[in-house]
Amino acid sequence: MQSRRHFIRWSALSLPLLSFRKAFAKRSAVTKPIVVSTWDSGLPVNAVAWKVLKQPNGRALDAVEAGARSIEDTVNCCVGLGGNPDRDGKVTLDACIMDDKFNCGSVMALQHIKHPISVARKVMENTPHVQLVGDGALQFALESGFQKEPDTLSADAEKTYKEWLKKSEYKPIINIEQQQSKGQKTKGGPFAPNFFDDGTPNHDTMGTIAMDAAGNLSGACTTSGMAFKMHGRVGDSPIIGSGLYVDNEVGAATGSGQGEEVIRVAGTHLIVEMMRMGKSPEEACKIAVERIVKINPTKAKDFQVGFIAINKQGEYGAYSIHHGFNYSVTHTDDGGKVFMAKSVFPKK
Ligand code: SD4
Repeated sequence: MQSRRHFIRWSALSLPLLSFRKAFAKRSAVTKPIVVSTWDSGLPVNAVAWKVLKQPNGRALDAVEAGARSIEDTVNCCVGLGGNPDRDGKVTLDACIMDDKFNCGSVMALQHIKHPISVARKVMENTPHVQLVGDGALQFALESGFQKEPDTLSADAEKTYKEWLKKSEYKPIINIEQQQSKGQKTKGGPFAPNFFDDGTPNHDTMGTIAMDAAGNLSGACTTSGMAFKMHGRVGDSPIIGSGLYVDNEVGAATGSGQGEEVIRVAGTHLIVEMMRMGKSPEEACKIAVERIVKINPTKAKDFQVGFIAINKQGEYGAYSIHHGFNYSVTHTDDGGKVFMAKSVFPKK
């Protein structure tokens, strides 16, 4: 009797202890803080975000915004005002941001503003809306204190645009490695084989997702959109659930590539839902990519889409249609690493 009571008392005491141990073991396995960005050009973006994440109480939301701003600042780059124009020669920018509480903000077809990601954050924080577009977005930005920048193309964009004007062919191709011209010089990092003939990268989007030390997720996505698009065209990047999605209970996803195809499957929302059902980040990205390919396998041979995702354990993964989509991961002080995503169509 004595020993039975003893056993019951011990079991009652040890059960919570065991579950505490189990929870603790699980918690200690979480990789955080962590930041993941599209492309190898995401490495310096991650470095900026990492500085925020390393601070005591550094928030993922501030980290992804700071990262996005840093690439929007670069001159002659594929994101921000230095990016390629639309077919009328105008640079129109799209961006969105999402925090750990389903708050989100977005601007679309915004001209003259250097930091569309910060305007998107202001839409999120200072308006009852989620999306502002075109002139309305510009008006809001100016009212919020952003400076109006002149309507000039960066030197690289001007060169690329003039070259494009020679044929004016509306055939968007983003980052398909086998279409790289032979003998082109690569610049930009260990996996940067994808360039226009003049050497500028043929992708224009920076998606960044992060988890901070408190375990909260956020994401940002900023782009000049597809080069030489129709004026007014908006892709996936500023659309919540397409170019970016965050659910703090599950994970976050973003991507790059042919926006129209991503919108069709609500790509990043699909990925987060797949992770909710237990798929790893890579498996979830693969499912979204395969769904896009399944819709039109022949057409998919001609365009690229790549997704990245992280979950609440700090696990990360990616998948793309074509070989050539790479991504940057930073979760220590080592400067981060670039990985090549697996793809449906292998390297040729
Ligand atoms: C868009 N998704 O506007 C963007 C383009 C992109 O690298 O990702 N380019 O459709």
